[in-house]
Amino acid sequence: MPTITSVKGREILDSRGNPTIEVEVTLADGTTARAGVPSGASTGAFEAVELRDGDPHRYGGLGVENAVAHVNGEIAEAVLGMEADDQTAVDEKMIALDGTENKARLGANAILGVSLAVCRAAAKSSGKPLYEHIGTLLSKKKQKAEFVVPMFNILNGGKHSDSGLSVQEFKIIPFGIVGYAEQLRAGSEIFHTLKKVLEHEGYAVGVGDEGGFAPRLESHAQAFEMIIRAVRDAGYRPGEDICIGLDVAANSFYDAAEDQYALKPEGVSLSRESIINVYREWIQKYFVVSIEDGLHEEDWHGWKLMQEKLGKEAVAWGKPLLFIGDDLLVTNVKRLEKAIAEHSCNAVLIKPNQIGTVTETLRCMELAAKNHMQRIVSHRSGETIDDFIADFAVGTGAEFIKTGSLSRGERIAKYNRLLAIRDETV
Ligand code: 2PG
Ligand code: MG
Repeated sequence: MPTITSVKGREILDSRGNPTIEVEVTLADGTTARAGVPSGASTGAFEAVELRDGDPHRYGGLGVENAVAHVNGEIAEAVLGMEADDQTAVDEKMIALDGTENKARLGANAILGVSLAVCRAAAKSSGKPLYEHIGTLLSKKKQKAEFVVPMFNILNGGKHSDSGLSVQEFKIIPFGIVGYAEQLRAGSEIFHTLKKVLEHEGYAVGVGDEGGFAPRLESHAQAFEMIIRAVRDAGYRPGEDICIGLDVAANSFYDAAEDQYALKPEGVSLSRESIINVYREWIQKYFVVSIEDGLHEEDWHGWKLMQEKLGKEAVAWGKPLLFIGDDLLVTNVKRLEKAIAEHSCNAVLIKPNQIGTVTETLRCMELAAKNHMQRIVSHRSGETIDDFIADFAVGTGAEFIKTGSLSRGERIAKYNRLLAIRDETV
């Protein structure tokens, strides 16, 4: 395999118009590959550090010139001459060079940009599609033949819009529809039908950060009702063709001083037990089959309790209800080990930039698979048109992918890439 001959980072903009990093890697055989790094808004406290300049005179402090300088300086120097297909060696070299627990010195954004670009360059140079190359990086060959199932976030709340809804994401999951292209079509048709439903009721149809609608509704119940109406009007059966998944992102409305969840727009303050009861009602009434970050990231005991109390509820799709740890786990093997030991959840959200290298992301996925946990590969709310995660989801045999709604180019890029992969793999 050819060696790495050049690493070049630059500051570009993400889908929110904020700075992020793009890295271009060149190999000795002339192969070049590029990768863009995403950025979250509802970030977990235990994520690897996204290095920002903090200079108020540039991009309101969000510039990434220092991280780019690390890519072009120390990191480039360290990885030049290394074999591009030895992803583990390249990633471990960068981890050691950084020397901190959470990549705070060089920046997880700097390190991930190089890690992704090296991975893509190695695939290109070997002549393999990226998803296939990623498959070779797994320590055990993936077992499953099934294609990844998308979760479409068609209504945005929380930190992703000004809709006023505490819950960040209302996702439709086309679990009863066979074939990725048909699932994508269902998502698109329901999304456009939801637009009509909202217009008909006099609500705004502008979209939030992830391309879902962001109407100012009066309650979460109303959001569910609109979505279910859209599912039916589009000709699909809620609970059979389509179920609903939530990313509650509970950190964002948890009041630590009061130990309460301040649910808006209802304007109620709920204890952990009361919010679990609210989830029970939503599961029973609205075909909810998956709850991400239903409680805040430090409430390990609560997570266990939530599973005990709700675990038997979801009968709609004939599978166990998914309790997905995102901010709880932050794609971090140590936190995942704790969750496994404590039975905190049965599914893990996978975001490469939460941990900062391809290798560590793969290790987290492998540990989850070994423990029979469902894996949902995920975008960030701030994205680029980079479609790496589509290949990553297929290459690793992930059960699900969530990459936003059926609008906004940076979301659609991933869904479209999956169509191409699907064509190549059947
Ligand atoms: C999430 C993500 C992606 P963010 O919470 O799951 O949807 O949001 O990137 O803002 O953390
Ligand atoms: Mg989340």
